[in-house]
Amino acid sequence: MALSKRILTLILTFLLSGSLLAKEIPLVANIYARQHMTLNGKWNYIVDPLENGYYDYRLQPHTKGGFFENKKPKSPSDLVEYSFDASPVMDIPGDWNMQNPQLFFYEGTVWFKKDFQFKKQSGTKNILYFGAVNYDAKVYVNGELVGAHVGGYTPFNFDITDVLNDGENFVVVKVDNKRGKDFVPTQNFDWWNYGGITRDVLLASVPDTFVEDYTVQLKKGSANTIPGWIKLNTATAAQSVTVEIPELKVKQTLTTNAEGKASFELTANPILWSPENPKLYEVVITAKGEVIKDNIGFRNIETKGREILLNGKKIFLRGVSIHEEAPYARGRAHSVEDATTLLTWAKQMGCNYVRLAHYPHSENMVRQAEKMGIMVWSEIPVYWTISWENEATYANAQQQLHDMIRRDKNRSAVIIWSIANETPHSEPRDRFLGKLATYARKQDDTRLISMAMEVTKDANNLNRLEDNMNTFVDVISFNQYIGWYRASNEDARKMKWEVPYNKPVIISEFGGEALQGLHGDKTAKWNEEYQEELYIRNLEMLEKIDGLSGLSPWILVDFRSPRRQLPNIQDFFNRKGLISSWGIKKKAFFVMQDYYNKKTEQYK
Ligand code: GCB
Repeated sequence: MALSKRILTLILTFLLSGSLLAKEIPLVANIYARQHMTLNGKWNYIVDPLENGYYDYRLQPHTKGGFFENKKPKSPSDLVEYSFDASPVMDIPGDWNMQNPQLFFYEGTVWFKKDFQFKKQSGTKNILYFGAVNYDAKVYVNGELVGAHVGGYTPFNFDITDVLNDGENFVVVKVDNKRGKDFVPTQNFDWWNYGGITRDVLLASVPDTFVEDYTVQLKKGSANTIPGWIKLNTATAAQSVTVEIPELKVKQTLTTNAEGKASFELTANPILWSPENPKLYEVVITAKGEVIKDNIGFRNIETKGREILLNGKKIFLRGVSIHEEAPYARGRAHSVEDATTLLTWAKQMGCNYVRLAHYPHSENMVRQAEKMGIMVWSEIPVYWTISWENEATYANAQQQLHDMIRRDKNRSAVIIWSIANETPHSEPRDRFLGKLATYARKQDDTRLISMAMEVTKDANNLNRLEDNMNTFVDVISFNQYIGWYRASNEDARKMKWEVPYNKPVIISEFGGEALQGLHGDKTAKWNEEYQEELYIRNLEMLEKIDGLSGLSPWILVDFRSPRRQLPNIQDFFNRKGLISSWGIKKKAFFVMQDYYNKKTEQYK
């Protein structure tokens, strides 16, 4: 009896653990270019702090009677203690913190439900896609679990063909944003833990055999060879697929191999993508019953000694760090409009580059940056004190890295994959990050790899960078806060820097806080004048670093963080923005603008 109960529990665990569910399928490339309907809009929601809709009164997961059933009483004598239909609605995509004042600080479970009509078609597969759900998602269609996902900033999808009805359907998502020591990010981080379904939800229809993924990028070191591959979702051999770039007048018809994959190498002379001319070409991939169009740029990014070269030319990364916060303090950003506003501000400052901190931002952001001619550093949330020795934590980090690269590998704007931020040195950390860096390079050897490191201070105002990870990265990047957390603005003049590696250097963060509109003495913290002085002194100091190839000051806009508690100044905002949370530029913004204008001239 005891044994059969254990077996039953094992089967149940198996069924409930998302990664083992057959409906979870590899991420479908460029889902927006497939035939789809949107499931964005109003979703009913139920706040469930005790996870009552998931566990029974013995704290065992419900097999029957959970909220995922979306039950409705059939007669007045039926007992059903919840009702999605009678519950309030919120906008999806959107975080719950900004849509219900009672949920501002809430971290826990919220259930969401959406009804939709669907007309089934034979010979097609139906893919339910989520751009991102923070943090832990369990997804049910018509009462059946179709899969689960952890990690708040990467997309995932399920093949829901056999649970869809012809006619009325509903999807229920259990979202849990509780923080955890072994999660990625860990318990402690300096941004708002916005909960919810924070990016687009789509239902796409593709042929039974469809193009699951493809890559089309310029060959490293070449200006006219465009290699790539197209991969079907099944190991279907001898299927004909084509790749075409009409404007370049190149087209190849290929035949898939036994793995359902076809590789190609096109020869063409594209105008190379650059911030000055962000040229994108329409690329058309055709397979049986499918035409997929993408806009792709071609460029080369590499390093030589202490220089970064874009298309063979030395560049300076005139950057700024950005959190995925909607302008004007509207919560988690997700739309093209949000991306355009943020990136326009960066451009006004003179940027040709942004550091998208500290997790993969929405696809809208990356695609918009690409259109606007802005290079991108893209990062996974391996931040501060990760559980370095926990294998599940590593697997989670690697999965997020995998999914970030898989989604954006055809985006020429992305030039750097970052694997971590400000991680404390130790042997387990080196092993963890070493493995991650090696994995990143195996996934994509055309881009640069980096991570935001920290400096070690030495006697006599010497700041020395020492990090065992130096051999794994292409670019040495580090955060430093002279004038804010350490030393005074005046002290910046005395600082000496030593980066003993023959690689380009990026200062991935520097800065200090100021409340926009607060004016006064330049030696008093929180004034705009203090922040302005900090930027002046820091720029003078950083200019002296050998191999300095870019900057991404912290940060473009003030952002919400529960760590920032000073009343009347911070009020739960990190005020290091060069622009206030209400969209007004601070004095330091113009210091950066002047500096970048000079850099533009210098690197013409
Ligand atoms: C850092 C972190 C960043 C913080 C920032 C700060 O070094 O990388 O996430 O928000 O400092 O303001 O302290």
